[in-house]
Parts: sequence; structure tokens; C-alpha cells
Amino acid sequence: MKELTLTVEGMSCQHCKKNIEDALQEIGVKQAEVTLETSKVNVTYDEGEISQQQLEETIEGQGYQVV
Ligand SMILES: [Cu+2]
Repeated sequence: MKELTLTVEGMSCQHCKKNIEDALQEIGVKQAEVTLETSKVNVTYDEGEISQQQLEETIEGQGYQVV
């Protein structure tokens, strides 16, 4: 299990937070937590199943920018 924190631009409200957390859970991450105040997304996932690129593409697919 790997834990990673990404910085993401464009998240401004609870709707953004839920969008991203739901989208990440949909691809099978164990845990996803958005902190709006710091623009961070903390993700815990199985490296054998999901790549960092997939995480970034999922977030960007929701309309946000991974820095
Ligand atoms: Cu929002």
C-alpha cells in the first residue's frame, strides 16, 4: 500500500472535494482525502493495481490540474 500527497489546482468547494474523492474511489483507491485549505489530495492505494499516472489522469479528468 502506498500513500501519496498530490497538489491540485482548481479545488474550491465541497463539491470539488466530493468529485475528486468519489472519482478516485471509483478506480479503486483505498482512501482519498481532499484538503481544500492546502490544495492537497492524500491518496492511499495499491501500487500493484493503480499507477500514479492513473491517479493524476483521474483527477484531471474531473477538470482539475495536478501540479
Ligand atoms: Cu467546487
